[in-house]
Amino acid sequence: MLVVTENRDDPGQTGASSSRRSRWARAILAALSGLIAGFCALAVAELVAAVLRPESGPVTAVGSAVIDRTPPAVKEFAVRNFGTADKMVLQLGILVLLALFATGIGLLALRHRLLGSAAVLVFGLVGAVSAVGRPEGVPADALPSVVGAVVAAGVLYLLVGRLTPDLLVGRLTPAPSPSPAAGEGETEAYVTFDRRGFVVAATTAAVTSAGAGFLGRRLTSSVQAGAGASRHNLVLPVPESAAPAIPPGADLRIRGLSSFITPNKDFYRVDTALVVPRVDAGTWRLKIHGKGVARPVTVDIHDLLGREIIERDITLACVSNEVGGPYVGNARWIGVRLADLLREAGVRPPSKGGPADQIVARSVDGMTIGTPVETAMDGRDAMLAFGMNGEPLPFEHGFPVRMVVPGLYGYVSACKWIKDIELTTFAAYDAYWVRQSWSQQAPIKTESRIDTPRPFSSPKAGTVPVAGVAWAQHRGISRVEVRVDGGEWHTARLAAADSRDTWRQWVWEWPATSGNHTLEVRATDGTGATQTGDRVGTVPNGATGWHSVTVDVS
Ligand SMILES: Nc1nc2c(c(=O)[nH]1)N[C@H]1C(S)=C(S)[C@@H](COP(=O)(O)O)O[C@H]1N2
Ligand SMILES: [Mo]
Repeated sequence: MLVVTENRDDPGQTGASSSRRSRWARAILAALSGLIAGFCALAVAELVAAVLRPESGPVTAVGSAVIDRTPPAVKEFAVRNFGTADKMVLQLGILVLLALFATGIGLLALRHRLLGSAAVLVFGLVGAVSAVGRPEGVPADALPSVVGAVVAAGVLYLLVGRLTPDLLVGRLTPAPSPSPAAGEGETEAYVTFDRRGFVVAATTAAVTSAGAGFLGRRLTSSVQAGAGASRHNLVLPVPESAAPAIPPGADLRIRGLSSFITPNKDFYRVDTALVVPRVDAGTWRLKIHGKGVARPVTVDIHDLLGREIIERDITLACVSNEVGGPYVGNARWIGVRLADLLREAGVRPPSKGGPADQIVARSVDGMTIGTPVETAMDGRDAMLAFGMNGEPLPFEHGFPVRMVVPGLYGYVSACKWIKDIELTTFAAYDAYWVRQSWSQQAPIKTESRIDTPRPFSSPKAGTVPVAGVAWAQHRGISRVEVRVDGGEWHTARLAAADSRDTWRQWVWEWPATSGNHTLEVRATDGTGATQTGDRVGTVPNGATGWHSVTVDVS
């Protein structure tokens, strides 16, 4: 038997400690092999995904599959605690888990080389199934994960091979005569492995993978550059029907109060897209078809820009917004009337005998959003928007075109990156969120929020402006009231109203006395209905209750 030793220069070492050290070294290097193989899998997959489409990469695919299958309560928790960073947290979580598994697989491979590689393939399968199983998944989406896993399985096999003594072709030396210090069964003390071979192979694998990953990223970004250019070059048309000027008094300009128009960079973002879709406006198409569509329509961006353009101020709200929460924002949208296009396609609302009662909007990332046909055609400014606050839609907010319907929560109206509109019925089809236990239909509830003073702040005794926003899109706000410590309701001063589709600012001058106090707010909408104080959660169709803020007046 040939035995290898690299401890020749260290004759003083005992066999036992050398054996232990060698075993540890091999285990650590096996774990490292697993990590390198994992890195290689991701990098190769990234490169393949870049050629196909970025969303089919394994981390994105698994992450998206996790999002799709997350129960609403957990989703709510994630949105609440991580906000817009929830996606980063999820991806980081997946990477950490992958690293742990990769380490384990490396150790497994040391015991059983083939089994280790087989385990890598199993992970590839998970990625592949996740990618194909997405709402917009196609069979080719399996490729990045599969190719990545096959290459990684090979890399692991090779690397761990360098750690296996009986396969060594490295620096062989004849077995020394058993040292007196070595006890029984410790011939292994002298068994070591091809360190140099391992270092070379590991470095090669890691560097090549990094190269592949880098190339993948570059490729993706060059493809996306086209979308960026198309956004940069999109010139917003002058609207035939401009938004009425915002009355000067609509913004009370009180410190701590949300601005009347929410700047795009501050506008909340809620979607399931791990990778923000970057759609090239030049190749974008929207198809309108389905039940009761007499003349299916396909429009491109030029058709849309050439139509009658409207501009409207509309406040968007998310059904996942808790009482007092941040997922509401007000913007000036530019686009076309959805109802115009629907009428051109020959669509009639149910009240006029149309057979379809649901519009299902589909996005390029497979989201489906169901909106009542009746609502979209009842005369309100339901829009296909391409402009937001004077610029083309930001990619995060749906470039090139999204839907906006005043009065409905975003998940039943505001499809971003829209590419398809199908007319169908609520009986025949449940859209994405409805399958996740949210209501099929969800008008926005009358709500109000105290923006200032902040919870647990310490304003000085005296006159303290209590101010915030209230919204009841398409019904408008007619009154806002504030009370302190459960006392009498005081009527707040309303800012000038823009439209009934926007939120409204309010302020109440509070004669604050020192001590702990709890402020509460409630709004009354344009129909005279007052916001209920009953507390319910966001699922299935929006939270209710009064926002309250406790402060310590000094
Ligand atoms: N394609 C797509 N559109 C979508 C969503 C999504 O996940 N994917 N989320 C909806 C939800 S729940 C809301 S509240 C609004 C949010 O729009 P914003 O991110 O521009 O604020 O977009 C809607 N449109
Ligand atoms: Mo939402």
